[in-house]
Amino acid sequence: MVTFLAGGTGTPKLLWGADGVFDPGETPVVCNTGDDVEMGGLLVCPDVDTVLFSEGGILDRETWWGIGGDSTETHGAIGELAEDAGLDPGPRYLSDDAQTSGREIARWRRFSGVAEFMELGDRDRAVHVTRTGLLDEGKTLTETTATLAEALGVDRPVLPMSDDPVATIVHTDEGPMHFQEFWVHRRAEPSVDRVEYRGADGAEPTSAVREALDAPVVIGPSNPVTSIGPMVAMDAVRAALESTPVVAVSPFVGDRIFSGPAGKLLEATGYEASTAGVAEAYPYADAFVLDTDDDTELDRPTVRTDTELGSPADGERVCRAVREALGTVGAEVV
Ligand code: FO1
Ligand code: CA
Repeated sequence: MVTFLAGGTGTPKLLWGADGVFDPGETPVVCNTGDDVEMGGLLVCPDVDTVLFSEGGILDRETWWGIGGDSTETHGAIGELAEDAGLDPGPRYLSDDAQTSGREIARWRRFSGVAEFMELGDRDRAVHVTRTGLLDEGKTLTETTATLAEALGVDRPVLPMSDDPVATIVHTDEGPMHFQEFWVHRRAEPSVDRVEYRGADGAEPTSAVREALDAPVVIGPSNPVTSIGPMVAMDAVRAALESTPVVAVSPFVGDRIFSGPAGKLLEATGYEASTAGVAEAYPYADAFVLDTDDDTELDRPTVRTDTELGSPADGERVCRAVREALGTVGAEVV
């Protein structure tokens, strides 16, 4: 068994093509839930869903979120109503003074459905309705995700990092905001002071995640701050990574990033925006896979290949390098 840690783009791209190298049934993926939002009463889990949709063959591979060819009738109608009613089109947090301290944490990811600031496709929304319905019936997020995975024909175990709510809050010069507000609504423009994983202190990885982290771990080319940060903010996850072989794939080529806001967020959290910064952020990683054009010298074993990911052939090539890197740290995978 080998366990992958995934955010929303880099690692799902790596896994697209992994099946020729790693048996999917024996290759669970632990998904970040720090990006999750509740919008209009529906729980949206972008990173879990990108993995589910990718593995289920329905992902929109232009954007790497949502369902390919989806319509947006409901989203459009919500926007029209809000405009006709003269309602503020920005993200609207739901406050609830009656919440207990446990629910207080979740409040930071709760938005009104008025002026839906993320585009939820119609078929995508059906997934959120089903997920939220199952949660309301008392199922855990882990159970709910397994049910959705089965419906979508996904062979790989897809494991949310925790059943407890954690929210990535970006503290900017314009105040604190949820990661989705920073990323989708503000296009990552505000300058960042620090990043907080709200709820992580009281959150625990699930038993399925603990078990998966007994195996060698692969950290894909995900955002160290917003994808992996929320996971290792839970002490039990960090401890697990310190006691198992870990291979990380750099999301950079030297100081050039393939995509996303990782550079800005790494710098705000005290690291260089580069492969060297990623290596410093991952002290528990025992070996790295770097791009052939990346001449960073690391203090740990390194395997080089073309790390550009955009096709199953790319994923397979990088997975072969990952398997080789696992071998350099004594974690041979057959
Ligand atoms: N990203 C956008 O840039 N704009 C959107 O409107 C948007 C909607 C959306 C809806 C569902 C979903 O699962 C993901 C969505 N994303 C959207 C992607 C998401 O914001 C991030 O890319 C991930 O959270 C980062 O991993
Ligand atoms: Ca280690």
